[in-house]
Amino acid sequence: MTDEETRAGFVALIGEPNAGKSTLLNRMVGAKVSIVTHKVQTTRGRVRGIAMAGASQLVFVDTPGLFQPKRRLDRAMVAAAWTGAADADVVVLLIEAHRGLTEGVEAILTALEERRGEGQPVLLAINKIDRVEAPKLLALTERMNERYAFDATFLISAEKGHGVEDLRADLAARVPAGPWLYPEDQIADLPLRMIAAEITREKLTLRLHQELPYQLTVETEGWEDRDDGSVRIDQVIYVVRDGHKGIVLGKKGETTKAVGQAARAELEEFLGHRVHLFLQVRVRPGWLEEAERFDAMGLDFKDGEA
Ligand SMILES: Nc1nc2c(ncn2[C@@H]2O[C@H](COP(=O)(O)OP(=O)(O)O)[C@@H](O)[C@H]2O)c(=O)[nH]1
Ligand SMILES: [Mg+2]
Repeated sequence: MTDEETRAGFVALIGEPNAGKSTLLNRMVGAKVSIVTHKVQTTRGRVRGIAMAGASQLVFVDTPGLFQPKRRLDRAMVAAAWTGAADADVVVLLIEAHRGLTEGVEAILTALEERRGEGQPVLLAINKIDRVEAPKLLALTERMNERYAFDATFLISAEKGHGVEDLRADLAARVPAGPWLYPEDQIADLPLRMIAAEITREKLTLRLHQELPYQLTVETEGWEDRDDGSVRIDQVIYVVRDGHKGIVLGKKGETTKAVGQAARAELEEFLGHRVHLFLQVRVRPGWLEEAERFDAMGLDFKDGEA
């Protein structure tokens, strides 16, 4: 295939937290490259997943949700999301069918009016259509298009897969002609260490209650490929208080053990070989204000300034 026949471009997925951006990215890629939980603000940095659609290569940029940020970390997350949108060839705004045009969506549209690049297509994807009746979808489609000049609207269920192929085909035609940006078989451009840390953070987020997941971060400190084909991965879970350490460890360390087992199983599937995973919990009261921690998440520390 020559460069004249191929197309490639960046597609930014934006929307409120929990809209289903990471779920859509994973479905497009056909593998789990971005972590998904039912809790808001699961995605922190920008995650790139690569999908092929015929002769087009689509580089999806999953972004942290757009919301009213309060903490430094939150501000850096929102900034990362807007940067992802600004750099993209096509922007896809995801909204939830059952929630409709919320205040949060309204705020995103207002910001988008200012930030939209010259000639940059913006598509609307109404997600979670499995949760509502058809007539409601029609009304919401009309209402959204009255509010904003979308280039196209898609009704999808990222989880069930409805409408996703239509969206993929449309994106494939919209990205500019040109050579592919990544090897054909690459599915993500996040370093393996970061993917490994994210998998553990997902298991922690699913297991821990309330606010705790928002106050911890996971980093891969060691990665050693062994002669027998297995890999030893050492990770640190940073928490802000002694009390949190106790909760993360659980009684006799059973919580960390369960998290480690779940993460290891997923890592083995992802990497295709045996994994020895070692988790350590470290109390670091100030990690939410440390530039190094932001770097590890792929976020810009300065973007978090108030
Ligand atoms: N019912 C339904 N749930 C969905 C759909 N897509 C995503 N979800 C769920 O919505 C929640 C948030 O999804 P996620 O992809 O993490 O959202 P993000 O914050 O926008 O990245 C998860 O619990 C998903 O399983 C869908 O099409 N239908
Ligand atoms: Mg997400």
